[in-house]
Amino acid sequence: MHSYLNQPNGIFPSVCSLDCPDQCGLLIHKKDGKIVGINGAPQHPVTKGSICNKVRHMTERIYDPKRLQQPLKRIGAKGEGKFVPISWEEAIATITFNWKEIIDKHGPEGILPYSFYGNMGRLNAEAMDMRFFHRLGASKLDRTICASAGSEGYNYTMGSNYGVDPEDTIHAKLIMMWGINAISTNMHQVVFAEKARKNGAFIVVIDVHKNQTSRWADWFVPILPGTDSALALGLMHVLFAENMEDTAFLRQYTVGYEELREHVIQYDPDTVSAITGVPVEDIYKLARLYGQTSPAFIRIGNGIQHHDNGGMCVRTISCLPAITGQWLVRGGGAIKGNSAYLAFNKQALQRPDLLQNKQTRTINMNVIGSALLELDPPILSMYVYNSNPVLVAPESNKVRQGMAREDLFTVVHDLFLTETALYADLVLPATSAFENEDFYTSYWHHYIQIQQPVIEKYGESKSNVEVFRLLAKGMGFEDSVFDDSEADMIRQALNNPQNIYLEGINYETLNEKQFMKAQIKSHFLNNLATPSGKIELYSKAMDKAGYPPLPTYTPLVEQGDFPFLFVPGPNHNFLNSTFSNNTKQSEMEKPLRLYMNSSDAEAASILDGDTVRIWNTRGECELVVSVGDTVLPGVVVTQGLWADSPGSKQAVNLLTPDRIADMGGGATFFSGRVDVAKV
Ligand SMILES: Nc1nc2c(c(=O)[nH]1)N[C@H]1C(S)=C(S)[C@@H](COP(=O)(O)OP(=O)(O)OC[C@H]3O[C@@H](n4cnc5c(=O)[nH]c(N)nc54)[C@H](O)[C@@H]3O)O[C@H]1N2
Ligand SMILES: Nc1nc2c(c(=O)[nH]1)N[C@H]1C(S)=C(S)[C@@H](COP(=O)(O)OP(=O)(O)OC[C@H]3O[C@@H](n4cnc5c(=O)[nH]c(N)nc54)[C@H](O)[C@@H]3O)O[C@H]1N2
Ligand code: SF4
Ligand SMILES: [Mo]
Repeated sequence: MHSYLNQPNGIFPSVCSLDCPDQCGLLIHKKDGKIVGINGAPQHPVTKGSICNKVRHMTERIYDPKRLQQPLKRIGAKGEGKFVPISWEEAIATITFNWKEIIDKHGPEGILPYSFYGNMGRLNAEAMDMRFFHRLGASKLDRTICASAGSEGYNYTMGSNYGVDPEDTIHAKLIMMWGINAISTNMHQVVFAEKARKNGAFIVVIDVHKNQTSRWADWFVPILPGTDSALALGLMHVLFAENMEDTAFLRQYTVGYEELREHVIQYDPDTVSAITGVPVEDIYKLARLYGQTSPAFIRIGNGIQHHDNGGMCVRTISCLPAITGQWLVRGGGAIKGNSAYLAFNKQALQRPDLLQNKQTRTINMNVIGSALLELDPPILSMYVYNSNPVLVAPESNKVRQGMAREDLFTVVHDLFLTETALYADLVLPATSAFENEDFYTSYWHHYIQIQQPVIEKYGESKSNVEVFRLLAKGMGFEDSVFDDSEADMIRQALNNPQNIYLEGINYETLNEKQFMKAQIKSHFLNNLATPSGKIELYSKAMDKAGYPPLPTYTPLVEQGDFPFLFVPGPNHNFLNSTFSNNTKQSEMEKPLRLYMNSSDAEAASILDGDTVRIWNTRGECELVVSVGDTVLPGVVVTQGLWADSPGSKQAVNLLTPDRIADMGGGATFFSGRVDVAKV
């Protein structure tokens, strides 16, 4: 490893570790051994020197006085927040003592890891931890909270996570941002779109909220939540009815296009308009724009995936570029996710073989509340890292209740005493990514990057990799995989003969170059991973799995008679709940608002600026209302995962359903219903 630790002053390359598609290359400015500034790496072909505000102010988070420096042991009630410092030796000994006892009496499935992508570094996200929990035989976590419904849907159509190169989208003449708040969540896609716009591209945003991305569009198409597959089917109806399809492409690269053409006759613009709230003439206009503009690019966001029908919705939208042959046009096509280009050797990194064919149960992270409260045999210990389930998981009253169980032994490893950590028996201090060696593979652009430690570890904090090495020792695991260094693991991961695009990328070249682009030797269409090897407009696999084999609109689940659909998405200055506890970023962010249509507000005698109660059977929140035309009637929207603070009830996941989406075990954050009244 070459590290920058011995150079107290200077400017050093790094990578943004946050769960963000842009995965920026960074330059870290160091003075007297401390970070004094962070900006974008000018030489990174996607970052090009520009990064978001939240990471420009990351220094405040790294040195936030609230940051944890030592392991802590709980001395008060769960949730109360009373802790005393202990040594790492005591912490590791306490954990392994408890786990050995659980394993002896109940078996290893009593232990559940709970993690997500608080750190996207491949080693600190899912490597040594996976080896450890495989070896332990713990219950497995199905990590479904983000994009899994859409990924499964996309893969039914396209086989795997291949889309187009975002750098090519500067050539597009039509850009559709579909269910993505890109100005906040994918800023460099906006930079590329701006470049395309200078060359005449027209930008359409399809969203349930007139947010800053919608306002930036040339044309904003408001739509009712959960109805996008109907809109996509309506577009297909017009494309076929007006002969705008690319028959040659359909014949060569797809299966089932004749079936699809027949099938979409039922989705005429009148029918679709009644479902989606999009006017008939706009459906024709959008279809003709899409059918007659080339290159036409669709950026498929996460907004449409967090619904009961999210999988089918993405499956449906991802059929559109095939109908017009746009996958072969440079700058056209679509991006849902691009992780397949940089697929590394997951087996080598995570070592599922250490399970030795033991069958362990799998628990969907979206139902963690019910799992903690109801599973039999019960979860007896939870180890949380890279995640803050009390704020980010749905039905948080259940999550809190579950975590308050006296017989649950909980360990939380984080940089801060998060809302989740308040329920822990032991809290372990985590390093920031700038203190570690790691490598990164974006799920949007095509660059793989390496990160070397820039600053010393903060206090007594340790990285996820280090903690799992210690836990392995403490458990008495003698397998040599637990002695691997970070460099060893990166070498193992990069050795992936299955992925031709990684050829020539190894630890040495990566260290020398800092970032390298996937070596795209042939178009992904030549190598599709669907059962037929073609784009599957008709999918036998879906039929077999009990889904309609052709793209289909299914309505959201109706639950109770609450009048409003509630869409609580992320905000601009936080990353999920990260930064919600940092002064700088919370000050940059607008206070949390509930956006409501004027007609709904008037009917309920609610005025702009009123404080309202928002409730359903799961819980309640209180927010200030913003009345206007930014949402359609019947829809209310908020942005940001804030913690409750004294006197405010604003943790929005108190209201969200833990129902599971149609595919991939996905989350349904945006398919819940609520009532709203003035307090
Ligand atoms: N600043 C910032 N950036 C982030 C994050 C963050 O929290 N803050 N989070 C990161 C993560 S983990 C992710 S997964 C991504 C998420 O980022 P995006 O992919 O942008 O997804 P969301 O912001 O969840 O939703 C996108 C848009 O979908 C809209 N929407 C909701 N339901 C529907 C619907 O049914 N139809 C349509 N057409 N639109 C709908 C919402 O109003 C929202 O504007 O961003 C990443 N980047
Ligand atoms: N209502 C609603 N809920 C949502 C969403 C939504 O749009 N609406 N979005 C969902 C989505 S898409 C996602 S991806 C999830 C995200 O949910 P999470 O992945 O839980 O995201 P964060 O809230 O950012 O929490 C990450 C935590 O990891 C910690 N961390 C960072 N680096 C490290 C490290 O190196 N080691 C350790 N041990 N800890 C570290 C951070 O300090 C932070 O507390 O939230 C979901 N929840
Ligand atoms: S959060 Fe996203 S946009 Fe901001 S620096 Fe990180 S990767 Fe870049
Ligand atoms: Mo996410």
